[in-house]
Amino acid sequence: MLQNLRRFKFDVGGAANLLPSAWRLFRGQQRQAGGADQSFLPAGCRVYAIGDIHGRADLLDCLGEQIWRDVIERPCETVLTIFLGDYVDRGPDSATVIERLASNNFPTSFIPLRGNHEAVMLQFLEDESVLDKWRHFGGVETLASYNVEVTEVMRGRGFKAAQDRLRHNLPDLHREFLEQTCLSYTLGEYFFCHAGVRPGVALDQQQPRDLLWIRDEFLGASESFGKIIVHGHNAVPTVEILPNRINADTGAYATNVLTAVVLEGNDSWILDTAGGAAISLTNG
Ligand SMILES: [Mn+2]
Repeated sequence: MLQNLRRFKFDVGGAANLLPSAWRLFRGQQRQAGGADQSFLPAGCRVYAIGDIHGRADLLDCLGEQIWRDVIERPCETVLTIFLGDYVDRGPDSATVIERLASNNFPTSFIPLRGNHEAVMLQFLEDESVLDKWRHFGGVETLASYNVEVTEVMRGRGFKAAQDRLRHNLPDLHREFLEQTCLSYTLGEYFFCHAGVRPGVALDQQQPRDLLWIRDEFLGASESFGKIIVHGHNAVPTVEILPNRINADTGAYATNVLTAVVLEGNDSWILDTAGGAAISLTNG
């Protein structure tokens, strides 16, 4: 009897862990894509778009587990995760983040996009002088995560030695992963990229520099870009879901909040690592 009760309790606990109350689930605005029976994504397809991770392997693990539970709780025919780039720098565990992704250690299939931080890391492997700027926006933490001695680097010296060490310590699998990241991905009525797009330029004509780095010209644009741009790169307190773009970068390395914007049909909602109180979406 007691054993049954315990088992029952355990089962309830197990089931409760699979319910949305365990994390923050918020339904965003519904959109209409042209006709009433048109959808922003193909039927039976769900996308988890994950914002900037920046060396927070702990949050990546946490969000991955939430996505795994979400897929069990709400099965969907085709599930795809799109990482919006900036896996490295600033946070403490860049090497672990790259290891997870490079070894496909994630509960869904995924597309890894390139962020400007990966672009700079790849540049540094070819040109040590890049470290003079990279060390000022998170590169030191990435080097340290690959067991590169950074004392001299922090003094603005020893760039060649650091490059040699990173080349030596960076597993081939990691380098291949970084090199294979892509600049953009299109699915249905969504266009995914790291930073954004240049207004007035067709999506298939966008330049790598803009896809990786653009900020104000894109963020300030209110016109349609042809598709809804799903991006990161610009940390905001809460996910922005606007008519022409969706920003999934919630500044994880500093806020502890790593976010996945979930897209299915014409709906969008949010999974994140914050727990606790619900958030409101920014519309308009
Ligand atoms: Mn970025």
